[in-house]
Amino acid sequence: MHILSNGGTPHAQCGACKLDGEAPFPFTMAFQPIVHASGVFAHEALVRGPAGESAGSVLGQVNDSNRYAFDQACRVKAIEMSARLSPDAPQRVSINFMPGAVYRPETCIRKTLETATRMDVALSNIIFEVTEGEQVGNRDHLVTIFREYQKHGLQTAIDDFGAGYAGLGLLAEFQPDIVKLDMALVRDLDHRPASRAIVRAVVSLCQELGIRLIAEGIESPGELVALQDLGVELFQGYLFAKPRFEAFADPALPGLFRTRQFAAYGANAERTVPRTL
Ligand SMILES: [Ca+2]
Repeated sequence: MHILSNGGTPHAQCGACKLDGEAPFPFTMAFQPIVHASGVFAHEALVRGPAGESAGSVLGQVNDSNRYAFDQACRVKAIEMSARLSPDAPQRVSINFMPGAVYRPETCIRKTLETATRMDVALSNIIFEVTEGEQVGNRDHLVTIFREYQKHGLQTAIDDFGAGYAGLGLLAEFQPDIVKLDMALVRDLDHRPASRAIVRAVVSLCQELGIRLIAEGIESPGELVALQDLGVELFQGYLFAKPRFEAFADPALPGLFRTRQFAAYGANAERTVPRTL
């Protein structure tokens, strides 16, 4: 989706922030957990149709005239739903946002702040993630948005890191709180020495810059073992839990993380990853 097709800063639409978070069409959220060895780190809010239709079917309805309202409604819904799903034990919620739907960061954030206050959600428990590819052509605009969000104590994340060519340039200019490693680098990591070399470098880079690294799209125990061996501590993927419609998924955890002791690479890698997991 080319959400910056409008150039990123179309002031003509400013004033849309007077909208009260009303969705331009019906949609809801599924949630997928991001986990560490001892529990859940956060839940990513993923758009779905009202009857569980795919994210694609929802995003396909977004156009230039409703992009702002949709982006605002996503934030409101993600914060409201996650607060209601865990009233007694606040959980971090990660929200995908569209930089092209943000005109003036300082005003476009108001509805988010107001919703967080109303739902009694700490701003530090809200993560805003954006795909690195979505800022191509307007990096300054994204950096301005991110800086504004950090000023309020919101967490910032670059999604799908490594999928495009813009990620390193963006990192040089702005260091978010979190980087999410693209799933293409995770896939079959235990069988791909070149991917491991790249992930190792990203782990080191993030450590030096004080950035948390999340690996996404993990589907096999071998991928998890390889990631743990490279020093990755936060994970997301079908191996732990699929997105759950309008609910927080309960991730499968303990047995999987014990695979670490079997980690080995090279010619015998396949034999050392337990088949039973
Ligand atoms: Ca995402």
